[in-house]
Amino acid sequence: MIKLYGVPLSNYYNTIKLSLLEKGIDFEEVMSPPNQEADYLAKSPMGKVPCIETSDGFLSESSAIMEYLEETHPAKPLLPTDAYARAKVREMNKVLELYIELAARRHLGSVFFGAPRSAEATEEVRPLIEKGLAAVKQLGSFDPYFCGGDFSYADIFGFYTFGLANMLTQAVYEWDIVAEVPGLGATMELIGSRETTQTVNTAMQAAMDAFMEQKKSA
Ligand SMILES: N[C@@H](CCC(=O)N[C@@H](CS)C(=O)NCC(=O)O)C(=O)O
Repeated sequence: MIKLYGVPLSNYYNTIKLSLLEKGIDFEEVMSPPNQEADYLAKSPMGKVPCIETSDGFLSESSAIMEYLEETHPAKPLLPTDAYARAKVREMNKVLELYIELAARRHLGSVFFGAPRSAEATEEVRPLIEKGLAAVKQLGSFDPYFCGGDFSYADIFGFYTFGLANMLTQAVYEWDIVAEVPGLGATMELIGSRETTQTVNTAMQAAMDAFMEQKKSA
């Protein structure tokens, strides 16, 4: 059985957990925060979460994991069958990762972990996200899903990317980036209403509540 390493506070972990649930793949969760211990680095070379343990071996990097799951469990596809349409889903996810998630992530430390807010990041991140949002608008259909009529990996990755990035942009800029993309709010609601997503989100919320509680008493 596949083992999924990570923590439910992680948007990347939740992306893979939702992918596994959507595909109906049996898996076991191994609670493991990101770390630089030799034992964990042997599993996930950057020490990041998630990683999975399969009968073939360990695998890290969410996009590689998603591709692996698609190839090994094609019965419930999360990529379209047409080559161009598949590439468009991958294009969307790359844009989401590079120009929304990683850009907004520069504020993670200051918003959640008490790090000082960087003036440089505050200035640089917003224009990058503006460009990313323009690309997401251009590429997405939101009719009703990110890339058209079928639920795909773009919805899974997009849901957790915007979930985190929007918290960060609201905290730093009072800027609701979901509201910037016509149709995205309804798509987010639709994805959030799935039973699978609710399973993931229940665990995420419990972890978030515990984290906030711990922060208050620290
Ligand atoms: N490129 C990685 C990113 C994963 C990632 O950044 N995970 C975060 C948790 S959400 C992490 O492990 N952070 C700890 C670190 O960067 O050392 C992927 O696609 O899986």
